[in-house]
Amino acid sequence: HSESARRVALLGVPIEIGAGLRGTLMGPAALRTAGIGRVLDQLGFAVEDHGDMTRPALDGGNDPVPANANYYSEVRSWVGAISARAYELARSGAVPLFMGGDHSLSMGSVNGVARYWQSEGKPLFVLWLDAHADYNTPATTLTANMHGMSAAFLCGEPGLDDLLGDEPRVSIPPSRLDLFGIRSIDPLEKDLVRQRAIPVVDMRAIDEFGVGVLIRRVIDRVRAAGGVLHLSFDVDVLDPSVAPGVGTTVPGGATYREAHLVMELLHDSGLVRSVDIVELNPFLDERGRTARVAVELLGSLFGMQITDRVTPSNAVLPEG
Ligand code: 5AB
Ligand code: MN
Ligand code: MN
Ligand code: MN
Repeated sequence: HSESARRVALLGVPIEIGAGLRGTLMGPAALRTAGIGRVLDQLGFAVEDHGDMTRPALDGGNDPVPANANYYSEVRSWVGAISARAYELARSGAVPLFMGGDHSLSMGSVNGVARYWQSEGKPLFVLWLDAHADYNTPATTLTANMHGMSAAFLCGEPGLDDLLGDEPRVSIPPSRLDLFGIRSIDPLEKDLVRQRAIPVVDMRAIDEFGVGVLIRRVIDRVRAAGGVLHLSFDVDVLDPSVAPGVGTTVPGGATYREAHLVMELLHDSGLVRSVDIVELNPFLDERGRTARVAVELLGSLFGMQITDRVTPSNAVLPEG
């Protein structure tokens, strides 16, 4: 690892209006309580906590707002600000870790880091770990919730054109997006994903071939292109029995070990330069379980080894 790769920049993005249920605004606090800073620190990283972004003021514009995009103006005020912060953090040389917040935040975080890597002349690939494709547009959505539109927006699909305000828009070619862990796509959304020929690894493929083979395929493609990788980790990719604290659970998700293996292989690749952790809803969680699992998985992403687990019954207690 280079010197700069040993620095991680935490940024809380407490946005919740992109989702249908309230509560993801508590995500950054829950991740801190579950020890995200401590875990990264113990792995030897210099951790800079940039705190939480504050809810930006609505810019009060009278521009027409697209139909079928709930809270468009509110999301718009966040996304431009997030993109600007993401660009600066990527430019600082640290690995930015965007702690959500609902998945609409990625429209800003990925755009900002993409803008930085474009200026460096490196192709940016995006790995979207999610139960959902998030490839809706206002023309295909059944819910109008904008957290289901982020991947489509990032690939340049039309319909939310003014979402970044003054921030330059940097689109990701659909061939550089990998949807992974998928098991719920809406009918018109599925048509669009097929038309754009987006690589999709669904849960059936994971059952059949295993996450190891399939994630290596993603990694090899990034490496062959001389690229870098952004990981957008939607906690609902995990099976609800492992991660109940999300608003959009779908049965049949990744197991505990499948998810850790993905993270371990991504760590070994050395290609991940920025990360979103999104959709954790502490209001729906059970005694912090989901927050703890999320932090543990981020630990594996940053180098925690499976062989370094403790056996609780053998833990040595201090005397007295
Ligand atoms: B998430 C759904 N496709 O568009 C929609 O959690 C769900 O960021 C989107 O992946 C889920 O509302 C968005 C039904
Ligand atoms: Mn999802
Ligand atoms: Mn998502
Ligand atoms: Mn969700």
